[in-house]
Amino acid sequence: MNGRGDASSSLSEVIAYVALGSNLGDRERMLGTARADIEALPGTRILACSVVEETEPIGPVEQPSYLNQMLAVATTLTPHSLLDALLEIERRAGRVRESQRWTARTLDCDIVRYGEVEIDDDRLTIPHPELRNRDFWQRELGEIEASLRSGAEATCERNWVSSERST
Ligand code: A4P
Ligand code: MG
Repeated sequence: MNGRGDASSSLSEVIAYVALGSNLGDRERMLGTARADIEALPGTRILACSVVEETEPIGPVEQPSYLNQMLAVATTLTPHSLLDALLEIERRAGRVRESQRWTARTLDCDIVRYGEVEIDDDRLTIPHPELRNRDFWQRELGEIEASLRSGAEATCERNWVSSERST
């Protein structure tokens, strides 16, 4: 771990849950690159990964189906620094930000939880308000919490399942 000792990080590690989503381009590769980029962030390591699920798109416009995956990470980055880092990873994945929410994207990285912290400011809402509405996030969260409890190692590469379990 490489803590930085500045305002972007704190001394202690927090477990955060990050949801990945992709429905444009080579979706599997997008998730793989995102995992590698997250693992390379300062003071951050991946502890567990859910399976990759194929889900029906939720949103106002017709768009391709998503691949979704949830990660548990241990990080010393503050919530806002983690958000900045994830936005940069999205940008590098070719994400074009539309004015309308919930449209197709190469990569989306959302912070679902950050320890027990609650935030609601102009940049960040944690826990993510959609957690209660998305069955697939709740399933993935339950899966990686169980995996953390069992002490299993992160096996992100082998976790692909093609699924139409939907939302
Ligand atoms: N922001 C606030 N809270 C958070 C948070 N906890 N994590 C702000 C990440 N970002 C957060 O995001 C807009 C702004 O939200 C960010 O700049 C940050 O300051 P965005 O990525 O530009 O917009 P968005 O993703 O379209 O909107 P939003 O509200 O983040 O939506 P979601 O929840 O990300 O939904 N269907 C399926 N099947 N699977 C999906 O993964 N995802 C979405 C996007 C829609 N439909 C989907 C899926
Ligand atoms: Mg988002």
